[in-house]
Amino acid sequence: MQGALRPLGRSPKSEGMKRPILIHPDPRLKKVCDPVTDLSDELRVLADDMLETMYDAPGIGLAAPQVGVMHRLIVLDCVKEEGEAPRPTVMFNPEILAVSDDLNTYEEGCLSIPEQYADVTRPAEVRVGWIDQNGTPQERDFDGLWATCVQHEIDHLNGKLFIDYLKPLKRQMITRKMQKLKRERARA
Ligand code: K1U
Ligand code: ZN
Repeated sequence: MQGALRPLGRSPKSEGMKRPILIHPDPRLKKVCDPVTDLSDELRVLADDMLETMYDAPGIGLAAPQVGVMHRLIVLDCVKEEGEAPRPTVMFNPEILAVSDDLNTYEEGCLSIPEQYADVTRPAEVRVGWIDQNGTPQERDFDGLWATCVQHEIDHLNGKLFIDYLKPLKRQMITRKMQKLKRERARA
């Protein structure tokens, strides 16, 4: 074998280890998460693990409560183009500082609600502030899929799921499907 050895189960895009993703309904997905006050090594490892988990799923974002950790941490990488360099982004305490009047509708999915998709309308552009992995404050404007995804992930930190934007009947239908999926997975 030639070249550097990479432990099995790790993606070339991150150094972390995969964690199990909680499936809706779960009380932890309905809670408001706590701010990060100390950027500990444990939280840096969690960020790497979340990136690994997201790339493996595959997904374009992941929030800490989806892996059962109730802190305000999200990861995302919305690079879609084949051959374009990945842009793993880690945000501690992300905050939406401004939103556009323009709206955008996107058919959203969620790794905690597998194989269910629905249109959600949100501000087309958002300004977000956060603390990065080095503890440095950052501020940036997002549009397109990045804007949709960062809003979806920040919603997770506030106990909100994309199905909470849907009509009650549709939401109930999806929740029942997920209850069935969880029963089947528990039996397997
Ligand atoms: O938070 C999550 O559950 C992740 C979710 C993020 C998201 C998707 C779509 C709109 C807004 C936010 C996902 O990544 S679902 C999977 C997905 O959308 C996808 C997977 C592979 C390639 C491209 C997209
Ligand atoms: Zn989600």
